Amino acid sequence: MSVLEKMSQNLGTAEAIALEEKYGAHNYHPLPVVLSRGEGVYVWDVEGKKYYDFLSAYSAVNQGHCHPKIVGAMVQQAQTLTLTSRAFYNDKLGVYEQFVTHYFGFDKVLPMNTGAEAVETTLKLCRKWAYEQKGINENEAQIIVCDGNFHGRTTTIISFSNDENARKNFGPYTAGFISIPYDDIEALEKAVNSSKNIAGFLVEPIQGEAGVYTPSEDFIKRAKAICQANNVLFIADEVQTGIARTGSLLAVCGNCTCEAKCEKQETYTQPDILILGKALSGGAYPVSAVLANDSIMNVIKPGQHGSTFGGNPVAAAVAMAALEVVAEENLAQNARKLGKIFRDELGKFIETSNIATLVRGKGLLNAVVINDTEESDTAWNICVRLAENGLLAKPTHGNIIRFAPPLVMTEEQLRDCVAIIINTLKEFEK
Ligand code: IF1
Repeated sequence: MSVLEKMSQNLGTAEAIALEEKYGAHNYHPLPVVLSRGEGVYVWDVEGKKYYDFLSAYSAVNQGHCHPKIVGAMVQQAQTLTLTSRAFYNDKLGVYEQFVTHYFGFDKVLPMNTGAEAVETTLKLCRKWAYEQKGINENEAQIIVCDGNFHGRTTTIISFSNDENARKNFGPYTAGFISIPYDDIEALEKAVNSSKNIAGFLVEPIQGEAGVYTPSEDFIKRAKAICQANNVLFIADEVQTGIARTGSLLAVCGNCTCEAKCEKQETYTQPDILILGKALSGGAYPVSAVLANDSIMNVIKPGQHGSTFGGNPVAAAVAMAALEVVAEENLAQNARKLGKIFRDELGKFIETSNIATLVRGKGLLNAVVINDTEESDTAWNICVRLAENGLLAKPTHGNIIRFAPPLVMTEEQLRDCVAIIINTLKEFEK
């Protein structure tokens, strides 16, 4: 059977699941839904059932599934030149680098592919800057991280995770990290002053995987100020919160809704290093990026870091299209408007509910806390029922369900989804 014939097989749900069970590593526990098509806010399973997608591939599909502008750019470039490696120049990378650095307001970008690769790149950049610019003794740099963090799944990244499931039996672990409680300015101040070897502070402006924890209003700004006062790099991991997801272009934009670098500094806390991924490509292709100014980025010299696919022409074309869509379709403003409706409506329901205890989030990155233990399967069962009712979502930790639809959703669609969610939660009222 040819590849194309294989690709056009009409597998049923059970068949598709059985193939993954038999031939695929069991590193996930998906909901029992087999998807075969996506368009905008909708996805369809192999039986033709239509769903609202309320996960957006963990905020990678902010621009909606198969956005014509993004897919168009990808197809056009894929039919022209897909990959040169960085052994040679190509006619798309420089254009993209100029575009993305102006879009976010930094001197330079180091293009990578996955979020974890961009985080790893950032850790290397921060350490090298510490040794060559700050004057920390080699191999003694310390980077501060937060309890409950999620920055990817490489050995170094899980070395500073405190999620036992993500790190157990993957040792020995990488040294050089100090973990402090999230949203704890005093703890950050103490850690920054605990040693002369502090190189950076790596933080998610909202902790997604931990359960969509939004910190105190002034946490990010105060954290940056502490870092600045102590010559420590303030590093924002916006892989999940970036690209308009939280109702601004970046979560570190505070309450600004501009679609490009903010001239008004009062709301925008510019990180020393910005990490992007996921929706940087609209979910069409693996694209990630590390942005920084010359004083930091120029510590990397030829041959000191790289990637076969990093900055390839398809990634460049896709990312430019994906970022244009964010601005052209006012996705940050839409996320801000619809997110408020979502939290207001769920908040009203929760006032008289005994199954849901809390709704929290920013923009269209939200979560509902279910009134059961982390070990219970209530949140999972609610998500299975939501799927039967035509909406896909998935628990993060135990009893917390993340709700993150594509940012192209209309108010009418959002209200339809709120009704599905509330009616489904009511089925589980005790
Ligand atoms: C999985 C979580 C979300 C991220 C932040 C870096 C990365 C991620 C803030 C790494 C990736 C993904 C990974 C995916 C599920 C998803 C996830 F549940 F794992 F934690 F979104 F919350 N920084 N998050 O959220 O980017 O290498 O994956 O491109 O591993 O199951 P990546």
